[in-house]
Amino acid sequence: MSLIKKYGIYINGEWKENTENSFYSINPYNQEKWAKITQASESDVRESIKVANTAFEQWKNVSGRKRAELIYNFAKLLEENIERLAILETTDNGKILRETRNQMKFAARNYLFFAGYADKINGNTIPLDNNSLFNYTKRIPLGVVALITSWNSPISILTNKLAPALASGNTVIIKPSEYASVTTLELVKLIEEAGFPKGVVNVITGDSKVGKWLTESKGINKVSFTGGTETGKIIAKNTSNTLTKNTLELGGKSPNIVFEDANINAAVTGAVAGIFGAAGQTCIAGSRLFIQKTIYDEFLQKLVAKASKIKLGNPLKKDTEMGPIANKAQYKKIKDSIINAVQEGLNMALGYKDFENQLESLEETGYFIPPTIFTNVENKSNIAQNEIFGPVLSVTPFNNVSDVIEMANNTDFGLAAGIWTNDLQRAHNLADEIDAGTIWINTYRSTAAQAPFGGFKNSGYGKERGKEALLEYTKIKNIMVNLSKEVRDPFTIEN
Ligand code: TXE
Repeated sequence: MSLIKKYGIYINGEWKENTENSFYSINPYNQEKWAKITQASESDVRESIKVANTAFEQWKNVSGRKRAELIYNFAKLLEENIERLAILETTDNGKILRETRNQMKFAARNYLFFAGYADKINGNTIPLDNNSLFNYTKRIPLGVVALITSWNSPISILTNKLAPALASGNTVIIKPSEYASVTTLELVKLIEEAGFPKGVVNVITGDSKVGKWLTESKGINKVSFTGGTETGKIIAKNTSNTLTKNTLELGGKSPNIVFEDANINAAVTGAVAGIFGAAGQTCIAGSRLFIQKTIYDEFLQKLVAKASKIKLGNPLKKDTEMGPIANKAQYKKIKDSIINAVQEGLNMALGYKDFENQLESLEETGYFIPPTIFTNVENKSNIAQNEIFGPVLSVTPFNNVSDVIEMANNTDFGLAAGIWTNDLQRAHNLADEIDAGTIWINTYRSTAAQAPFGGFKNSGYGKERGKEALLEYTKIKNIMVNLSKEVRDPFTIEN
């Protein structure tokens, strides 16, 4: 009997497997095919849109209190399944278990946060010039929302979208990445167990074609997407015909800036965690490290010493600090970026120069790339400008504040930035000057359910998490009532 797990698509509370048209999920640690996923067809996509629209007609009338209860039930089930889901996610994308476990905990926390909002979504009463006109607004759900996610943090990314979408009364169609679909499919089993009505949450799996069919269709009121910048731009184009709203959470090339007065040990830890956590496969990776010249050599020495001790290995093992790259395509992309940087003559302080030979010496079989550090990198170089989405850091010295602001902002991206200093004025002034959606001061990669997240420029638009996320999944209706019995000319402006 095959040990490979098999998954169908999930529409209207029914599982539909297609054994003819399916693909495998590969464990990036041992390259084993470990799960078989259904490739949805165009008619499956159409069916999911029809079902989600039908379900919305009932779901939109369900009270906020009831929605809150269902999301709460689900959050509790998720809490009970943290370990199981974390192991599945680590098997699917190679991220170390400690991190996937934390992400599951954080996801459960986020569902609880939005459960608390589900019965507190209100409009306003707005006083007008004319007292006999009563004006109020209602904040109502959008309808059917398509949630398209990537492979690097499937549940965490999905939660940023699904929790506010459900709290505010939308129905959803989820399209996870073809590289890591399993945890999303397991998650909907918990959605069902929590008691959500059929058709409120649907999942269709498959490659980019499925995403394309979904985003080009009528009957979708919003697309919320996390993935590469180029795909984000295609989605913006493909949804323009139907004027569908988008939230786009895209790539980054975030600066992490260390001043001479910073707590050096804390900043070294922040710099290492910022780029080598999740093997650098996070949109918020602090991939450009700027160090003030006066401490450059000392800092670099400590940084390289710490990064060189990172233990690569089986992501399911307790003492592993960095797992393999999540999939072959990404592995190749990172490897090529490193080889190109070496060929361009960049100075490598840590990493593989002779990639192929040194890779063979690794005991592990997975798609491993060790922590890689390039020093004295010019900010305009390819390695500092292009998102690599891997454990590759470029380090650049700077002289003063204006110097570093210029370089930090000189990028197409605007997702996040880190500032390490003990000078309060400088920290706040710099936070104002840097053009990015998230600024961390004396910390990096910290997240909270309450804090809005989302980028500027080529990092996308729209906010996830926090109260602001609810605004993304609702629309405002204005209602004006004449309270007077008198016949009035609507065009009269009264002072
Ligand atoms: O992402 P894609 P990929 C970056 C990273 C990486 C690059 C490509 O640099 O190397 O993107 O990664 C679906 N219409 N990030 O190929 O292609 C696709 O099926 C609708 C940054 O994995 O953007 C998947 O479900 N959907 C990032 C999802 O979009 C489409 C996270 C993401 O796939 C589609 C991951 C289309 N035309 C990668 N084409 C971040 N911001 O964190 C693809 N998809």
